[in-house]
Amino acid sequence: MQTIEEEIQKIQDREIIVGAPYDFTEKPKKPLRVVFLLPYGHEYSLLCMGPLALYDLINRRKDVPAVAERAIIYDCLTEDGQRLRTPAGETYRSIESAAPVAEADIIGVSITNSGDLPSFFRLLDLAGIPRRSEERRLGRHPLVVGGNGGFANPEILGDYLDAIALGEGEQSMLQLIDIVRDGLDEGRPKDAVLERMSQVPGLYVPSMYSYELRPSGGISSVKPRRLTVPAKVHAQYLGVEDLHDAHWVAPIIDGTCGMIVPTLGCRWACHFCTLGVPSFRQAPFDLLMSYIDKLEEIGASQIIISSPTFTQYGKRYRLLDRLREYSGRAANKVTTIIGSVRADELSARYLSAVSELGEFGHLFTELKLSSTRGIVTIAPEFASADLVAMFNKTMTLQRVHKSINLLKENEDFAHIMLYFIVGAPGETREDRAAIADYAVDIFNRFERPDGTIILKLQQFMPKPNTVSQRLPMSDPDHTEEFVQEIQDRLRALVGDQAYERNYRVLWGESSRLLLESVCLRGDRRIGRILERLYDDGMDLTALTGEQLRKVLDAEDLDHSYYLRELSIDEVVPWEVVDSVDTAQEAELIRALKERTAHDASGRRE
Ligand code: B12
Ligand code: SF4
Repeated sequence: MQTIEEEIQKIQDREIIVGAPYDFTEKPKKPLRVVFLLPYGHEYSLLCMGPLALYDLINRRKDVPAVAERAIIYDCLTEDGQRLRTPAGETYRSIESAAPVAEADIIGVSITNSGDLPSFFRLLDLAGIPRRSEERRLGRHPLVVGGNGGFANPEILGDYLDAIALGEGEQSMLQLIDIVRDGLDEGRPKDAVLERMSQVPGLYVPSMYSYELRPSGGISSVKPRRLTVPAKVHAQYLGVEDLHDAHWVAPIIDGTCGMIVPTLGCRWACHFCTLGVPSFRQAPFDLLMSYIDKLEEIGASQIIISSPTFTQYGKRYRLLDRLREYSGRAANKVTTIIGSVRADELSARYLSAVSELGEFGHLFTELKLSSTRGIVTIAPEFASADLVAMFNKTMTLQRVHKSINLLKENEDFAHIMLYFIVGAPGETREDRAAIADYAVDIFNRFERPDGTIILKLQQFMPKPNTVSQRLPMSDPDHTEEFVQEIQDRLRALVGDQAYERNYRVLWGESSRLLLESVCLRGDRRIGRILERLYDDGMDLTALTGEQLRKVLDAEDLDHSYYLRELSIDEVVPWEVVDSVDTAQEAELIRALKERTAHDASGRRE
């Protein structure tokens, strides 16, 4: 088996820094060590643009008194229950330095989805760092800071993390580094350092707040422990001028695959979507162009365009033209992968610009399935028109039909992926049947006998800090039944042969969703439960509803408490960071209840 060092050697041999090499010679003396822990193998770690943007920022800025490193899940690590172990005798180290990760001054943990929060324990154990904030002494142990969407409810790991960066970390992370630097230089106690951090916009410091727990789950009140600590902390979304270049273009590539982020946020704001929360911003065009020039020099064979919806990028045609030129000139095949577009923003011009790229694909399919080309994604989310409108989704059936007509005329597109949400509040059997009907209707309109309709079903999850945050969610165990209903209906409508040939229904994440169901809504007790599950060696990737209910039961907690609707005046565990307009929340709750009441009395058309 190879050693970590051998594996890192191979990583270093294939990695290319897109841009000038890092130069640390003019850094302030004795810079702090910041290590970003990424819960992925090497290939996926390079897609983690958030932590990589901060890594690059810290390393490029001469005035920042720190250097940044990355530690990942190396292939040579072995599993021992839930724990990860390094090969015998080796310490867990970063790609950049042989010094143990545990000796870093600051550890940054990036978690994308709250269902993956248990990976925090794996990573800290692997590095040999005490898990709880109160067990770590400043100067002796690293300060541990979290960031990314997995911490939308930052309370779950509130006992474990010293600070959590909300929103974009470019400014808050640099301020945090300065505060740690000063704290260490002046020998300040950790508590004083954390107090200063709590005053930085966008940084939430859990230990600075006291809260009263409700016996059944959740909290009844929360308040800052000191007058100097703010009562509310808002996520930071920065202006284009304040975002570092590496926020838009991946700073390190493995020699084959580059990544660009042409837009941030979304022009729309669907009530269930976290991507609609940040303000809409567009990448500087020249920056993207010069990055693509560099990729061409390097000879990268894959380019990922990662936008919430690329059709909103104003200069998309010029960008696609540039990629087409690149692809045309390249000796070997160049594939462009477009993360996401909004179907009703499609136009004939866009479709032909994409098909002229030659090789193009879709991020999800590229990463999760064998490569399916010529695919376009449409996210109606709901088949019932009134649900589409209630959730502020603007994609009407008429608009979708218009896009299908466009797709029909372009031979290069053979597959349509339809995203639907299942298990939304008030959803009925008829609403689910309508999803199958919708898929068949799209197939018939598409008129492509060899085409495929991929139904990607996702469970409705009320994400903190969206207008949906207080809505009830269905038990992920039941979602399996909902999916089955849709599959059965589809099969019945088209017959076995056509079903196998032309349709695919994608679903299968109930363990992650079970974890997410309590992590979205829970308080710090859930963090302790996650820790216990981890310590007991339970395979959380295969967690069942029964197992979850058993562990909650042992703490006198009930799963249904987390799944229910939260009343509008209820204090949510993420109260300090909550910035949703209550009137909008109340209106959505009211509209959905009215719909359910109409259904119950059979009056709805
Ligand atoms: C690339 C990508 C991935 C990559 C890399 C993920 C990563 N960690 O960056 C991979 C393929 C690994 C991935 C996986 C998944 N993803 Co993904 N992914 C994306 C995508 C397309 C782009 C993210 C991005 O690069 N943004 C640009 C960067 C620059 O911004 P950023 O990541 O927000 O980073 C900033 C801040 O968050 C913060 N920050 C981030 N990390 C840290 C760390 C520290 C220490 C600090 C201080 C700050 C900080 O500062 C950064 C700089 O400002 C988004 C959709 C989109 N278009 O935005 C979905 C998205 C983030 N993914 C999503 C999901 C659901 C998943 C999966 C669960 C999918 C699945 N079913 O398996 C998995 C997660 C698996 C897991 N183990 O948790 C959802 C997240 C919603 C949520 N919160 O649950 C999104 C929003 C897509 C969506 N529409 O639903 N994903
Ligand atoms: S669901 Fe799509 S259109 Fe709606 S806010 Fe999210 S990214 Fe934008």
